[in-house]
Amino acid sequence: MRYSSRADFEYAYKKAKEALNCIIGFFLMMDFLPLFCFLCLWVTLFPSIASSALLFQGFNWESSNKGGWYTSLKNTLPDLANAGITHVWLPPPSQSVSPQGYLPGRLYDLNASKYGSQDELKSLIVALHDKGMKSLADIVINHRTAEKKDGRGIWCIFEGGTPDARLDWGPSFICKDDTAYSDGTGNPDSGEGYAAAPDIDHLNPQVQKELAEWMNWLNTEIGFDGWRFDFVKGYSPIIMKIYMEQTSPNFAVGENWNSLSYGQDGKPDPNQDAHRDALVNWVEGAGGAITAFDFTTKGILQVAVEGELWRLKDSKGKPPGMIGIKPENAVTFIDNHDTGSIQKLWPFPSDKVMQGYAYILTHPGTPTIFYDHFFDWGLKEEIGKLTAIRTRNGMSATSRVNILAADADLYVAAIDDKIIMKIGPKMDLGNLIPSNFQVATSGNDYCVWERKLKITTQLCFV
Ligand SMILES: *[C@@H]1O[C@H](CO)[C@@H](O)[C@H](O)[C@H]1NC(C)=O
Ligand SMILES: [Ca+2]
Ligand SMILES: [Ca+2]
Repeated sequence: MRYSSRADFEYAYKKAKEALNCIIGFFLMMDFLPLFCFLCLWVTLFPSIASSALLFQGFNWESSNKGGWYTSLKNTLPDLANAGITHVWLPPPSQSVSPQGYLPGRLYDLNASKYGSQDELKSLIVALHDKGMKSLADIVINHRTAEKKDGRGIWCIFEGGTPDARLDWGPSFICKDDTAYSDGTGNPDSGEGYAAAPDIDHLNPQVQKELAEWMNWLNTEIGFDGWRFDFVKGYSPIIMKIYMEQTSPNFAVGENWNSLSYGQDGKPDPNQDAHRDALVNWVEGAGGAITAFDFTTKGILQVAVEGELWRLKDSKGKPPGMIGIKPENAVTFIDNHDTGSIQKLWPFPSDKVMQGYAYILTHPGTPTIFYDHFFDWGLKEEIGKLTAIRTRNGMSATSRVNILAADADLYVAAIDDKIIMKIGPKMDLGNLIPSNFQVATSGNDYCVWERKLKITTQLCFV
C-alpha cells in the first residue's frame, strides 16, 4: 500500500523542520524553558507524518437515477475535504446494461453512463484533486455484457467502445464453463460464475493485457488514482495480483463478500475466524498490496450493537474482524450500495449506525463513510467529530487496540493509549476512564475520550 506519496512526506518533513527551527529560536530566547516542553511539542507535531487513509463511498443504488451525479457530487467536495476524506470511491464509469453500472459492456465508453459524461467525470476528478483527495474507479471485470449476437443467436460479440479493436472480443474470451454464452474454447472460470452476464476468461493473456491497458487509460486519461474491485470471488487472486502489478494503483480494495457462519439460533457463530482468515488469504494470494473490505467486522458489529457487545472481543482479546489480525489491509465500513441504500441486502441496524461509526472511526483498519449516512441521514457533523478525533490523534490503519470491556451492554477500548471509546447503553463505567481523559465527543450510546492536554504542553504555545 502506498497511502503516503513522496510529496506528502516531504511536506510533513518540511513542516517538522520549520517547527524545529522555530523551537530552537524560541529556546535561544528563553533558555530556561525545560527540555520536556520541547519533547511534548515534538510529539504533537509528529502524528501528521503518519498519514492515514479515509474512504468515502460517493454514491448509492439510486444515484444513477438522479441525473448528473458527477456534477452534483462536486458540490459535496468541501464537506468531504473538511471531514478528512482522502479517497472517494466513484461508481462504475462505463456504458452498462443496468443503470447502476454493474453490467458493463463498452468499457471505453464513458459517455453512455447514467452518472454523467466522460468530460463531467474528468472535471469531478480534477475538482477532487484540487481538494487534495484521490478517486477510486469501481472496476467490474468478472463479467461483461455483449454488444451483438453471434451466428448462433448468442449475445457474445463484445465492443470496446473505441473505433479500433481494443476490447472487441468474441465467444472465445468467455469462460468455457459459462455454457449459456461460451463456444467452449475459453479456459474454465478461475473463480465463481456470475449468472446474469458472460464470465470473462481472465486466464487469457490478451484479456489480462487489454484490461490492464484499459485501467491504465482510466488512470492517465481520466485521472483515477486507484481501484475498488467488484466481485473479486469471480476470478483467482493470482489474476488479481497481475492486475495490481500491471496498474500500480495508489490504493485498491476488493469486494470479497462471503456469508458468516450461523448457528442453530439463526445468529452468527461467536467465532468468525474462518471468515476473516479467508479475507487475509485472498489479500496474500493477490500479492499483499491490495486491501479487502472487512465484511467480518461489519457482520459481527451489526449483531453486537443489538445487546451482544461481548462479540467484539476474540479468543485472544483482540477485535474479532479482519482488523484484529491484518488491519493494514482491512477496509472497514457500515453499509454500502448493496448492504444498505434501497437494496438493504444486509443492513446495519439503522438506529445504531453512529455506534458503528464510533467503532470503525476509532479502530484500526481504513474506515469508509457511506454517502447516505453522511448526507441523506444528516450525520455529517456527528461523523465529522469522530474523523477529527481520528486525525488529530494520528490514528492509522495499524493503531493498537486495548479492549477494556466487552459485555452485553458495554464495549470499551483504548486506542494507541491516546483515546478511549465506548459503545452500548450501560452508563456506569466504573473506573475505566482515567481522570486525565476528557470527553471529546458523545452521542446516543457512544462516547469518545481524549487525553487532557498537559499544562506543560500548553506552556509551549504561550
Ligand atoms: C466521449 O466524449 C468525449 C468528449 O466529447 C470524447 O472525447 C470521447 O471520444 C467520447 N467517447 C466515446 C466513446 O464516444
Ligand atoms: Ca471497437
Ligand atoms: Ca467468474
